[in-house]
Amino acid sequence: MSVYSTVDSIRFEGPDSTNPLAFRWYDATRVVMGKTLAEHLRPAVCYWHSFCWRGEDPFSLGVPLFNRPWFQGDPQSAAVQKLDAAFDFFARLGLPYWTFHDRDVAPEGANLRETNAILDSLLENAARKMQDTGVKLLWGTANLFSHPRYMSGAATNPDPEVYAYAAGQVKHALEWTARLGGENYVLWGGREGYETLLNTDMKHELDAYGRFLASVVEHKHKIGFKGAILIEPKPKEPTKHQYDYDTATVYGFLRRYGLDQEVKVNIEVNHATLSGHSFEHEVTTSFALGIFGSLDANRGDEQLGWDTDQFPNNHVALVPALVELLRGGGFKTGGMNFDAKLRRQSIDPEDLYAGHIGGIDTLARAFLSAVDLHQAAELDRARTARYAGWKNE
Ligand code: XUL
Ligand code: CO
Repeated sequence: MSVYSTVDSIRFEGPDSTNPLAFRWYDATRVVMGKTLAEHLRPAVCYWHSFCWRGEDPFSLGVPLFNRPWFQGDPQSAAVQKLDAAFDFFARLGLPYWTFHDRDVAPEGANLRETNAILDSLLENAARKMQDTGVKLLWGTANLFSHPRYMSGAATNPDPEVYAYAAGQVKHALEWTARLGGENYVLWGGREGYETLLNTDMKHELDAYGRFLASVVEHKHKIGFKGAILIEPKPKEPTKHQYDYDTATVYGFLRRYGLDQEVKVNIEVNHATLSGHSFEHEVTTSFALGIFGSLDANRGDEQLGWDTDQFPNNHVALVPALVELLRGGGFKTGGMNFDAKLRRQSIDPEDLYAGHIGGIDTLARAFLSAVDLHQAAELDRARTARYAGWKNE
């Protein structure tokens, strides 16, 4: 029993349903182009926005807004309660995957050893729950941006002690991702960037970041992790400038450090828009350069220039990117992670179902439209004809 137990399993009822807690477009078992919708979309619920964010914004001065039992009490038992609630939610919603940062699941201890031990006990518990519910791990990651030690970056921090700490943290998160059968490991460099060039040695920072990433790849092979290593591009926020600005920038970085065969990208809709591109631009670029990995599904707000992480609600806007996904052969290790959060005024626990249902219905509807376009093949015929001259001698 948890705050999410008030709802039964969410079912598909079709487009005519008026039940707000039913899927209208996401029929998980519907087969199109030889696979079910669940197999095509591989949707995931993220742990951080869904169960860790308390509804704060810069104006709430850290005062929590959402009332959840695990926001009170001692951090370790709260983390256990949060895990129980999260898996209760996953099981009732019925999406196949989840994603997490180490710090979402477990609080820090007094030092790295103690911190790792706390994480171990919670993830042992998560492993049992994954077994019981059948929910799988799309990707794991390490939070290298919340703790004060990371205020000037993790891999790009001017202090080598911080670099080493971050490496230790990633090592542990990567090993756990492998153990939980994760299909990818993600690095989002939230603070890998700069605030001002006046005090920044950019070449030093880029080399440090390249070396850090090379170590991640080396360790992946050492432990036999079969999943993909993914960088998540974003141009800014929290730093003024992030080194992983967009897909093309990440590709140049990977080439420079000899990692373009080893690392791919996790493209987020609103990060694409923040970098001045469209989502479909980023997806197409990653396929063209051979580094497409996975997607973070969300949207921004056309009148706001920051990372609002809203649930997708406009299926038409997503069709071009999904046509590209189909052209590119679909997901291999990747999927659609809802890196999306509720609005502050959505304070009821049930709202988390509504957000995800609306989001996955939007994706499913967009995907079905993309399948129609892809199968009609008019676009492909026109495109082939456009380059027909190159087929001649
Ligand atoms: C931040 C963001 C992260 C990554 C994982 O904008 O998207 O949540 O997805 O660290
Ligand atoms: Co993201």
